[in-house]
Amino acid sequence: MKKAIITGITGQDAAYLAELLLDKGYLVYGTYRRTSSTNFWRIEELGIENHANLKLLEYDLIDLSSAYRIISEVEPDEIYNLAAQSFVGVSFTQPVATANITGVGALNLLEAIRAINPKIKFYQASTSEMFGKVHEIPQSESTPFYPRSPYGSAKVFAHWSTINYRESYDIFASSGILFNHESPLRGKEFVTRKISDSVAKIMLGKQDKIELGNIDAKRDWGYAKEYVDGMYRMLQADKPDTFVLSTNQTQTVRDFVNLAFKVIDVDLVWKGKDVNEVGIDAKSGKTLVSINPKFYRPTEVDLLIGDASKAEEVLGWKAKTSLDDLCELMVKKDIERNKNGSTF
Ligand code: NDP
Ligand code: GDR
Repeated sequence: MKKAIITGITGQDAAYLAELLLDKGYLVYGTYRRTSSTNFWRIEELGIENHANLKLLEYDLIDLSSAYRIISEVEPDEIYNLAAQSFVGVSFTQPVATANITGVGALNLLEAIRAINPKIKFYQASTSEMFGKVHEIPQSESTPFYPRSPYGSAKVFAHWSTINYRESYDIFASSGILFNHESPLRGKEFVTRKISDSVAKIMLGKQDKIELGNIDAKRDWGYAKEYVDGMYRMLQADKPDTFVLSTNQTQTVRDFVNLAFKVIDVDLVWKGKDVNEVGIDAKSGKTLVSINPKFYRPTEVDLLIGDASKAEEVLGWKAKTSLDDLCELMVKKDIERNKNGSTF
């Protein structure tokens, strides 16, 4: 039986990846960090929290000694490093913590693999945020990096550390440069889930409107459940490498808002400019969306669109779900949750 460690089991991607690896017959060790109230709602929602082959391990990415401990104890075949301080906005207010967790955290694992067993395969969760200020459209594995946040810089460090350990020590260490991927399991601080949850609450009369920041930012959004399959495929490939996973389409935050309101049969009309712009219900004339500059970032990533043709060629991976379908899935799930009084 193959054994895998997935870091960050309380997060979106790790929950879906755990489900996938359990289906494939793996013994999965999901790591979580100690907090006063650890929350396993995602694996509970997937119904895998009591799976006989899912073990939970306490682990903090910044603790090198813990990396040695878990790797020695578990003796895994594969490690998927999905844990991170992953919210770009927070990385501006907690830059050093982000550098330690998101950047050095990956190096801790690589160093422990090198020392304990260089045969362990390693996956690093890299990101389109590394491209930042974009000079090439679309962005591929060969596009230069220009990170625009402490999060993006930390991920560049982790990405290059992964390649460095691959080349220096012959470790099967692969890096997936994943563009935004969303799902009903997305955290509510991220814009798509903030919108789907707010639209559900507005429909049910629990909220008046949504306040957003930069609604002109363009993102290449896919479905998280499909992206974790790409991670798995990277570690089954003939050799370690770097791969972009994306849908090869881009849409604005405003487009996503329009799609989400369409799911509840509301058409929005946009009026005003910049911070004074509002989204109004075409029928009732009620303001449902407004801009709050507190959600602006000191520097923004304006346009992301990925070229995932290498992943298709080498791994046979391709994104399938359209943004319309994904948005509908998210809004409908949030309507159901809000009706049931769920706070997740
Ligand atoms: P989430 O934010 O949902 O999950 C992050 C996980 O990391 C959580 O389990 C969190 O634990 C854990 N974590 C945070 N700090 C630490 C720490 N110090 N020690 C141990 N664990 C920690 O992220 P996603 O599932 O969305 O993303 C997975 C990975 O992929 C991340 O590395 C992210 O940066 C990267 N990525 C994500 C993309 C996306 O669009 N989703 C795109 C590209 C890359 P807790 O619950 O306790 O906070
Ligand atoms: P991102 O995701 O920064 O791309 O990082 P997020 O959903 O936070 O922002 C996307 C875009 O929406 C704009 N925006 C807002 N964002 C949030 N969170 N809240 C708002 O109210 C709001 N209004 C507008 C943002 O400015 C941005 O342009 C995600 C994370 O999952 C990272 O970990 C991952 O690496 C990248 O995707 C790829």
